[in-house]
Order: sequence, then C-alpha cells, then structure tokens
Amino acid sequence: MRLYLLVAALCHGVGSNIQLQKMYGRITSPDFPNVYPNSKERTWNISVPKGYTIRIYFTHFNMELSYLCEYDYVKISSGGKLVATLCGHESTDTEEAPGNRTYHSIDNTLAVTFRSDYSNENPFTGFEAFYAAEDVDECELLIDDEPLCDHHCHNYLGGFYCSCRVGYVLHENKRTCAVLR
Ligand SMILES: [Ca+2]
Ligand SMILES: [Ca+2]
Repeated sequence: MRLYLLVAALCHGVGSNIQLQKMYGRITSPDFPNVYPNSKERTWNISVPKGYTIRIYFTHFNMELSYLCEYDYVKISSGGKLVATLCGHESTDTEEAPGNRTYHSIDNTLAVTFRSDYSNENPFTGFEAFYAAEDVDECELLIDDEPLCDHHCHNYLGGFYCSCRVGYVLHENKRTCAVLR
C-alpha cells in the first residue's frame, strides 16, 4: 500500500510535455483561470519553421513569490539557454515578473515550463500567455561582421535571397557575387 501511494505521488508530481507546432497560440497554467494545483510541472515545447523566431508575452501573471523563484515559477528557455525565470506578481530586486515585457526565442524553438511546489499560502491563479512566430530579417543579420549577401539582400517571411548588381552573377553559394565574364 505504501509503495502504491509512493508511486501515485510520483506519477502525480511528474511533469507533462506538450508539443506545439502552430505559428501562434495561447498557453495557460493548469486549471486557469482557477487556482493552479500544487506539485505540478508542465512544459510546452513550441517550435516553428526555420527562418522564424518566437515571441511570447503574458496577459495574466500571478504566481507564488519566493526567493529567486525557487518554489513556483515559469521558466522560458530557447536554444539551450535560459531566457527568463519568472514568479510573483511584480518584479522585485531579486525576482522577475513579466509585466508588459515581450520575450524572444534565440532560435526557432521556445520552451515554457510551469512548476508549482507542494504548497501555497494564498490562492494563485497562474498565467496566460500568447506566442507568435516572427520572421527573421536575415538582411539585418551580420555573420562575422559581414552581411549575408554580397550585394543586395531581400527579406521575405520565412527566408531571404540575394541578388547582384548588373555585371555580376550570383555564386553557387547564393550569397557572393562574381564579375560576369
Ligand atoms: Ca507553491
Ligand atoms: Ca526572413
């Protein structure tokens, strides 16, 4: 019996993973707009096509405040890097709440993790967030201080292409221009 309870407790506490591949969407804490449950972990893995990044902002945020958000939190990460750790209702010296900020992914993926610990002293209603894919303007990017195109760069949704001035042809690499002969 004890083992059964232990297993049940572990299963209850174990997080769930949700894969999202749409260009935009809404995510909320478990049971939103009601009080979120204790001992929950849930991760949303958002991915959009290459050539896009993801922006996300919160329209509601009410998580238990704890020092450095160690009890309950919402974590945003992208490209293997932590973008933000959020808790509370308003930012303090040591904890960050999203407020009106918009967060941006580093690559074409973004993970949002909700986590609550075993207790809450007050009822907290969690969060509601909206995300959307955003075109990368490759013509604004520099790689090793060089623009991606030798001559002209043309940005479009989900990609870009290069072209050359009159008298030049585009190299096979689609980026550099060589004198036409
Ligand atoms: Ca809590
Ligand atoms: Ca683009």
